[in-house]
Amino acid sequence: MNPYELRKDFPILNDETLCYLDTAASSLKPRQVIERLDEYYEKYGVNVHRGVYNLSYVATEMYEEARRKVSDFIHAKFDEIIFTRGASSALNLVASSYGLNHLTSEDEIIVSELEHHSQVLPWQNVSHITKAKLVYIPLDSEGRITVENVKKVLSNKTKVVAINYISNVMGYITPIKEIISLAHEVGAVVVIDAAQAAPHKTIDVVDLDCDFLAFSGHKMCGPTGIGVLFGKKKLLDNMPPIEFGGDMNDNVNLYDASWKDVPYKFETGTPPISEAIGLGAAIDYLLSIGLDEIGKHEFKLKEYTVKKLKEIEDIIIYNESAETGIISFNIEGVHPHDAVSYFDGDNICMRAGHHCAQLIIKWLNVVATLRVSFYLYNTIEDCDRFIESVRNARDFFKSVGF
Ligand code: C6P
Repeated sequence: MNPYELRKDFPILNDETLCYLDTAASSLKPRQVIERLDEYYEKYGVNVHRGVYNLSYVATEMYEEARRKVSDFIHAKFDEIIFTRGASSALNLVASSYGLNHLTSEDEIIVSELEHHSQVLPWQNVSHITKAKLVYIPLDSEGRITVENVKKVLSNKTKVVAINYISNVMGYITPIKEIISLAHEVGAVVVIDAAQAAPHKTIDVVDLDCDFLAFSGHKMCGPTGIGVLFGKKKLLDNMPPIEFGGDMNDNVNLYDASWKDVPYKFETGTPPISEAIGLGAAIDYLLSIGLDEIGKHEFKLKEYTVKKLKEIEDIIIYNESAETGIISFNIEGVHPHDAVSYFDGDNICMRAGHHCAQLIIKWLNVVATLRVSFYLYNTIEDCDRFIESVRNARDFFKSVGF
């Protein structure tokens, strides 16, 4: 994998002064994806599943071809892939459809403090409505979800385990395969938030045996406005739609209606057509490089950067042992938003705040963190520029008495 060659695929990186370290929020987009979007709009940009004319057939074929690419990408079946607006809507769909219709006050839902809000808040809502109890996995001393700690909270009451594959704040890889197997022993279904995993790591839903898995297109070189929910067919078949309208229905009568089969009963209205096609292009692009190669590259950059950061005074790193390309840290005594504005002055883009995961920020007992997240287009030179900027920021803020 040659990041210097790959950078040429990203028009935004024509600005050589740009140092983009915020892929966990959204990745940059390569020309190959942008061109596939242009092609849709320029050559066959019409609706799908509706028109009885050639252009609409072409659009439908391309849209469904994208579903095929996504299903192959995670080793699912074609009709187990539902297109959504993003990981958040995919996770909400599971909670609203499966959760609200299968859980009662006798049941328990297991989550963790390491979750993004889009995995924890939908289940809080299910808990409020159904009175099912929300149970938190105790995190270990580093803030990880461990198999041992999951065992402590799993019981015959557990009906849902909703956890992340990779944390967007700590970058830890959760041992989901073992957890899924344990959850199945007590009859629970497992919902995996793979928003930070799908862009960086091969996912095989058959091997994992997960029941539901969600991710977003825009974090993996694809367009915004498109996400994926994978669900096992037998579960999806028994879940009601949560949105009603055009194209999801079969027969409509005055007082009732019937629904199409999955996945279509969950895809109401005109779907995100160009976005799905663009996601297909993103998958082609990532597979042509190799996901595991990408993951290894990011990890190397993270290891290099952590080593250098540790040489700077007043730097606190919260996730030194992460197996991925995410670093969460602070400069002692400096508010992360002040620091990130300083970095912006050097044209370095990164995120500061609670990263839509307030529970882990509270667990860390800080107000916010700075976060660096690497991807296939980042280089050692990016790391060096960033480290230099951190050193200067630290010296500047100390000199003005922070
Ligand atoms: N995290 C971040 O900066 P959406 O916004 O629907 O595409 O993805 C939501 C989501 C779900 N789970 C995890 C683990 C995530 O990291 C995210 C998005 C971004 O960390 C934006 S808050």
